[in-house]
Amino acid sequence: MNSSQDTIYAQACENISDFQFDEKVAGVFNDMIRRSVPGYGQIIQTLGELAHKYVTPKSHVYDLGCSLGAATLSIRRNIGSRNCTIIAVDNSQSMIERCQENLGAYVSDTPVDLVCGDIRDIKIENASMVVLNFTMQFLAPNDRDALVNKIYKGLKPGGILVLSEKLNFEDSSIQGLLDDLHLDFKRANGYSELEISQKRSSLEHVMKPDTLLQHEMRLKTQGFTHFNLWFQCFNFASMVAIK
Ligand code: GEK
Repeated sequence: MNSSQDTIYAQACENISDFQFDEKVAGVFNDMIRRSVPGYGQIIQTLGELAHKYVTPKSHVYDLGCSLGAATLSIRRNIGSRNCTIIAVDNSQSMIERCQENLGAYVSDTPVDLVCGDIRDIKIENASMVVLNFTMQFLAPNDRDALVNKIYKGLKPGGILVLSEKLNFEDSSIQGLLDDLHLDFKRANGYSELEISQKRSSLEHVMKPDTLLQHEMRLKTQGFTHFNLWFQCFNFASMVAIK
């Protein structure tokens, strides 16, 4: 996958505008997410393993907020020929164009419907797996219940939702500790203090993490009976919910 180095926040800016998934971000996204999200590579690999276990023949798989298609590629590699369709959705035109190129670089029997659109507007049906890999945190908090409700209804019995998110913590000492560990992770990956603080400002109004309990309550309220965290590194986590 194309991987130019992320230097977007390397120079001091007078006014930091809200973060957008525009052409500049899409061009460096692979590097940005791997250097910013601890455990990202492991999560992508495990999505493939979960797909191998949960995707049933003739069903749909949804990758909501697919960006450059890393999750879709991992899932597609692992499901073999099951007469399935993967529906990969993102509302950034720049991401979708690059995602199309990435998908085209590999041969597969599994078709991918690449949709440039809002995940709040798409229909979910006949799904054996739905992936929200670090996407829900960018949705307005008031829209999250309805999205989970739509996913629950569109999943087949036994189907799986994989929800990866940055987390918030009620306990301020734990919040401080895990934030610090995450900052150290970014420093170790070569981000400067300026880059870290400018990126943080740009995300302030755009990314709104929930606590683990808020996720659990939402998923259970919308109908999921089986829920657990399967991965956590610092303040980043991935959860599973099964219908
Ligand atoms: C990965 N899942 O590499 N509708 C559609 N797309 C949206 C919406 C929306 N309402 N809001 C945000 N997005 C990917 C990584 S990135 C996570 C996901 C991050 C899209 C947005 O355009 C972006 O591509 C993606 O969700 C979030 O596994 O950057 O931390």
